[in-house]
Amino acid sequence: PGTMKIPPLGMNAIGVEEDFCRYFNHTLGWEKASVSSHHVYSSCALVLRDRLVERWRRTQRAYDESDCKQAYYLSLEFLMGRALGNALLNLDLEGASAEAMRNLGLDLEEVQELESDAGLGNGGLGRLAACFLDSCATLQLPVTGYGIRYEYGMFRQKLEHGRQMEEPDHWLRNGNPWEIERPEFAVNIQFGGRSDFYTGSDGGLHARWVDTQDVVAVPYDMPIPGYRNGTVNTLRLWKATATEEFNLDEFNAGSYTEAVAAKNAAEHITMVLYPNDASENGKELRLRQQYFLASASLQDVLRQWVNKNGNDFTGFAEKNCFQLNDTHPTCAVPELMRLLMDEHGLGWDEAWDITSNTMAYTNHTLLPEALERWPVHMFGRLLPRLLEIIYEINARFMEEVSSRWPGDTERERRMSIVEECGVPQIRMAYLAVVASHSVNGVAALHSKLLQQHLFHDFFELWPARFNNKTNGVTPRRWMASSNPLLSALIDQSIGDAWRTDLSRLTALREFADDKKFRAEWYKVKQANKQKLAEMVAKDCGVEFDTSALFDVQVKRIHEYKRQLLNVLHVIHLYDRIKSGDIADWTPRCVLIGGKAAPGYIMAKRIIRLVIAVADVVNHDPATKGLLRLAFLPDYRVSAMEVICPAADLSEQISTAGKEASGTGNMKFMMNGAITVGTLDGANIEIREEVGAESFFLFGLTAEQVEAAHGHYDPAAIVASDKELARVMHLLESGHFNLFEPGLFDPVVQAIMSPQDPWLTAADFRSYVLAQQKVSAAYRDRERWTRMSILNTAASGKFSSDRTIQDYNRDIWHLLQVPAHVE
Ligand code: DL6
Repeated sequence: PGTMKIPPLGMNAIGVEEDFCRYFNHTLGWEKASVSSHHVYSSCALVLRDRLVERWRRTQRAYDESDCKQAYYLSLEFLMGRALGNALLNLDLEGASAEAMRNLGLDLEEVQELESDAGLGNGGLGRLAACFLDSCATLQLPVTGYGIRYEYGMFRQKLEHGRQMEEPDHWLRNGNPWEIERPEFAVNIQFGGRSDFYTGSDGGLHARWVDTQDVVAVPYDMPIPGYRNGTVNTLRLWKATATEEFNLDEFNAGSYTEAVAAKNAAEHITMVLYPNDASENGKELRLRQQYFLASASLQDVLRQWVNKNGNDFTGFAEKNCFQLNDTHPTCAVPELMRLLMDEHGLGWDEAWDITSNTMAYTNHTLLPEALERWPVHMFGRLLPRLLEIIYEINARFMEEVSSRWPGDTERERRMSIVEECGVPQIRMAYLAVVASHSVNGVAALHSKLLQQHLFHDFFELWPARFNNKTNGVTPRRWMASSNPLLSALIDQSIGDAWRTDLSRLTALREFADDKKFRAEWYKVKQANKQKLAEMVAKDCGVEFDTSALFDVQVKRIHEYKRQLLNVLHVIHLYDRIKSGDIADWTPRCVLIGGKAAPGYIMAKRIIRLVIAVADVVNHDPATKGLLRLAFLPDYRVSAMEVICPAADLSEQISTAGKEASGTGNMKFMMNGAITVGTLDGANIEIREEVGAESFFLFGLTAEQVEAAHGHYDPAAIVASDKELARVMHLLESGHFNLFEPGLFDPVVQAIMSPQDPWLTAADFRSYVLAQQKVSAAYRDRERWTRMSILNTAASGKFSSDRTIQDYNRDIWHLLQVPAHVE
């Protein structure tokens, strides 16, 4: 059949209103629109989805016809947040849709609040993937995201008696209007079984993977719109279902219930996101998820290749590139080898050439506890054919090492993909490095430390393989959409081109000295603070006064991020108030938010501490008008959209050398917050861009942290610092836990331990001094506002558009392909 001629959909209020009514009345069968109904939201989403689908088809056709090189971003996490506001912005339909809703007696902002966050990620790594997709579409690069359609995303955090409780996040309960199921592209995924070796018609020895238990991977596509450019890329998320054969076998054997149970077992694979961001999971189900994603995505790409080129894989590596988002999708390495050799008949060398020329690996952490290792016995039971291939990769790699360093068996042991001491394990990071043509860290310091420590041996062997790609965030979601007031002010002063070229913000510098502009800038910040204050009042029951400094730390709760240091500072401020030391006081409202991994006892204890300290501080009449502390429950993408436009001070206080990059730091900077931070991750680059005068620096450097190892004496530090001693005394004496004696003993012990890897006590004094400078600076609003403008003006580097251009220039080499216009 020929291509159908379809008239374009209306891009004005009338078109939106008509389509909305059709969906609401005819498709969903409702009559009276009340703003609290999710059907209103669904209808609105469907109206926008139609308009995205138009552009989606044209984009995919343009990619197809140009036969361009494509890149695939493989990630176990895509922390997308809400899609409606993003679609409105990128389609330039905000005004028309608001008008259409008004005509129907509805409020578009309230409708947007009905959408659940797509919380398919833990934090930075998953949100980075989401920002990257936005930038690829905006830059019109042919990049597809491949991930998992978890039935349950990141848990919802509730607080009960000051403790974190986890509740399942059934984000799909009311359906997902953005996705399109594509059962026609379902693929089979094998687990278990064994390898069967046979002599092929070519006389060579071949393998096939047999006696397996299979599940089916069904793709669901989500549209990823570029910013007002007609491009819509794809995020393809896989859901696991049972195979029909599997059910039938059981059914024929008379075990109907077992057949249904088997279906459930298959669906378990994509049931829930693992909620640990910085420790390996070690669970078989997690390995199943990883292989499931890798195999389904590769089969999908190979199917498209074979459709066009048959079984001839010459040129495959020139047309395809896989970016591995951390080691989680590294099963893609042996799986691509298996598919090419066992399913498509290629020899080892040819398959290896293709694999190593298409795979690129991004590392996101140096923390040893986050580095993935899989026990060989588990790997072999679940993926026996892949284990054979990994052994072969390792054997050939070990030969390369021994020919470069003959007789250096110690080095061979260090570099082996298979760790042999104790229970043998597969080191996934090493497998990723060996098989990739590019290995990158996510900020300059992090990439340097990777080369000097974790991957030092590999760096010596292949120096050209290593590079840095400093992270970035999308200015569309993190400024244009979440901070409309500031965006409008910037548009008025320097035009609107900054939305797709963030370096243009440098033009704001000259406005920093303009008193009238500063007044307007300050007014915007105050309005945003009012909105946040309302959220804090509602969700925390704490009153924030917008004339106070808004001091914010929101991120996952982890000892290395040092929320504890922040709390010690609050206790110190409280202690000063109680001692009457309040001359020249700068009132502060401190907001802390973030989720702790459910099994991370110390992180949960730190949340308990924040809440306990908040209780005492906020209820003490002496602190009125001077100090407030609140813990915001259920920190998530949509909460950050309210928080980051409102922050005055951005807390980026990790122990130096531990935070790979950070991306919250960039969102805050763009929105004019000033950073108090250590020389860690991308903080270093933020400070370089904005200048030392507009950044509050404190703490040990990464080298000093390294050197402190074995020589750390927190007891001596406390003994020599009266104010810290008073803080520790308040903690130890039970001042914050009168009815639960001993509650914070583990916290005190952690701070006082000479083995404390996070060196909290070591950085206390310089943190307090930096915070005193913050307070003094905030008392001079003109000076503060100037610094705030300069931070936004210098934030251009931290657009994910720049990051993606770097990936593309150095690794992917894709051409820009504009969507067809009809
Ligand atoms: O690269 C994105 C993001 C960085 O900004 C954070 O600094 C880093 O911690 C995070 N890494 C992870 C992986 N595991 N850990 N930890 O989430 O990646």
